[in-house]
Amino acid sequence: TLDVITFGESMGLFYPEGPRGIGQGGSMAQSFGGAESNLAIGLARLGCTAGWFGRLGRDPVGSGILKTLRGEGVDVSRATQTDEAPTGIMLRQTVRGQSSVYYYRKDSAASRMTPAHVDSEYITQAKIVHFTGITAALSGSCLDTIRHVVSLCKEHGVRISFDPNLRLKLWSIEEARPVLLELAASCDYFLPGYDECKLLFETEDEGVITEQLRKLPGMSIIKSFNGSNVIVHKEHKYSLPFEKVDQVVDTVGAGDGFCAGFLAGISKGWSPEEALSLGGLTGSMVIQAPGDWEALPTWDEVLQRRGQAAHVER
Ligand code: KDG
Repeated sequence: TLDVITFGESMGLFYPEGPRGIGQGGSMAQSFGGAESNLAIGLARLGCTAGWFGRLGRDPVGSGILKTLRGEGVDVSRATQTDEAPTGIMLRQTVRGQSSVYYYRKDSAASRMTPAHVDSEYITQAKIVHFTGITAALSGSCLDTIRHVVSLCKEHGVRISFDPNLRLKLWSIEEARPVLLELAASCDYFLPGYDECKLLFETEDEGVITEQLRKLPGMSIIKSFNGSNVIVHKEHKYSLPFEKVDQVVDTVGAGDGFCAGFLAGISKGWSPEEALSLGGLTGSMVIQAPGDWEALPTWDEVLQRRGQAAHVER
């Protein structure tokens, strides 16, 4: 059995190496991104067993992604490469402190995933299955795939974790809202950011948002609820202030890092409150260095940060 299985789209990521923006000459650095594979790497580094699957093109970008995931200890035995379409790409630039992403992922290999690409025996042996709203936005067949996975998990008693990861470059809030609310109502762990809650529930009112979250059957774990991370489950509400961070370098991937820490805690059998504290710590560590997943901490680094292990410099 695996602790967590996740699936979705991973893409090649290219960004200017120096201060110049895209299209202004100079060289690009390469990496990759994808909310679900970021999470799988985070879990593996924390000592959990994690699987990621999705469709990639049979191209060097796709092969490079698989190779890195394998090296990180993520099980990619159900990931596939296809000649049908290429691996998606994204470009990112940070100009005057503001970062922007440009997607080249329409009709990508990942967007052509269908329920037939899901190995049900594989899925149902996991403790937790995690997916995001990004996959729901990619195509009708990707959304069908999520719904298929949800029914498999329900049938076999596998816990479901869902991060809405609203990406307004992929769909409008009007298109996204009913789908994300449907998925929020079908999961055990709903992991939105507070800003996403405002858009989903069409209100800035904290009391109304909390009321809406209380109505959900599962537990909500909200990132960045006015300076804290918060759990809302029926009448229970628990909030934990953010970890102190010396310097924020790059906030991309913080949400995935948070989810990785939270789900790692849950997989280790901790209480949701303890898992929340690990999520807060891992999320805060991601933003102190560049990259979507590169700064995700290992379990040893977590212990060092908590003062439970010594750092030997040399
Ligand atoms: O959560 C970070 C992700 O946004 C990034 O790695 C890429 O999945 C991604 C996306 O669709 O933007």
